[in-house]
Amino acid sequence: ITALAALAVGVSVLAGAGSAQAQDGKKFTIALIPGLTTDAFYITMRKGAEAAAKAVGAELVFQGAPDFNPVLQVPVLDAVIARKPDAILIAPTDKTQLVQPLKKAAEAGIPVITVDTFIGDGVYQTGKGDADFPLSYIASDNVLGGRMAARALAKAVGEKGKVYVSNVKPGISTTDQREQGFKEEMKNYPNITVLETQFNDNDANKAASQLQSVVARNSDLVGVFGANLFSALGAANGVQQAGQSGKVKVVAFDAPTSIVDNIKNGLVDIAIAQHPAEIGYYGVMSAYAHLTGQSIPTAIGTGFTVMDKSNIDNPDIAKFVYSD
Ligand code: T6T
Repeated sequence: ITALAALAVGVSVLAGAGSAQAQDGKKFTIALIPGLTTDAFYITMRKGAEAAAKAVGAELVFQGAPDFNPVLQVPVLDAVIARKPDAILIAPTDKTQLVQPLKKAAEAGIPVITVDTFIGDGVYQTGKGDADFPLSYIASDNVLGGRMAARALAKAVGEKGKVYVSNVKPGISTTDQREQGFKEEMKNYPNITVLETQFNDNDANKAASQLQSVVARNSDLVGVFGANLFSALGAANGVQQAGQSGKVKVVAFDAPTSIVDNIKNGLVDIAIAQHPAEIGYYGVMSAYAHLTGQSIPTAIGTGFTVMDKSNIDNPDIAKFVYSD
């Protein structure tokens, strides 16, 4: 019995020494609310968040809606607020519609950090407007990403011809900014015409049929920019279904395995991979830093990896392919 007791004490001492949180007995619970649960981008973000949570001895709660839709996300947020986590990380699905619901979290004393997408203008802690209350915004530079997509597409089409943006819907900070950056950059290519944006509601099938309709109206279409995972996947499928492979170039934002397959088979020219695991990791680390009395940056910019046929087999590049 004595030996067993000693063993038990030894185990608890070891566990106590293992992490900072255990020393003062507080295990932080950090909630991560994605734009939607069934998206390789957010699945990969969750992995990075889990890694950080493990490192600091926090518990990560991952709770989200099945579609990218504020009407579905707000009840999830309300349920998370009711659980009183120590901090909330969220990818708000609309710049304005999530402001009031998130304010409820802040008013309940729960620190809010937005990951991937932002509310308001994404500039926080400035005293300006009613959406500056989140502590930090951790994400890709989406305007820059849109510019990178434009340059890649311009090159792929020989700097001339008609192209368009396949996008989700207006009001989402990330995809709005990608389109903005893309259009700004395309002004440097006077022989490229950017046609009207097609909005697909994050439905790849809709994006595919829109591609076919655009080709039907513009037989001289030469390129498309898919501004997120489902837009890009749908656009690529549409190019194939319309028998336009090789003729209509595709630049994809995001890098799930399906897009990588399309790079290998030549349907997609370039994919701009975000670093969602990095977003999740720094999201949790920022929350933890705040909860333990450290100050945190009001914005953290994460990286991109540009993938094409020439580098996709390189392990340093392939490690940024999203987890399904
Ligand atoms: O592109 C990502 C994300 O950055 C965007 O906010 C929404 O769509 C994705 O999740 C990809 O589906």
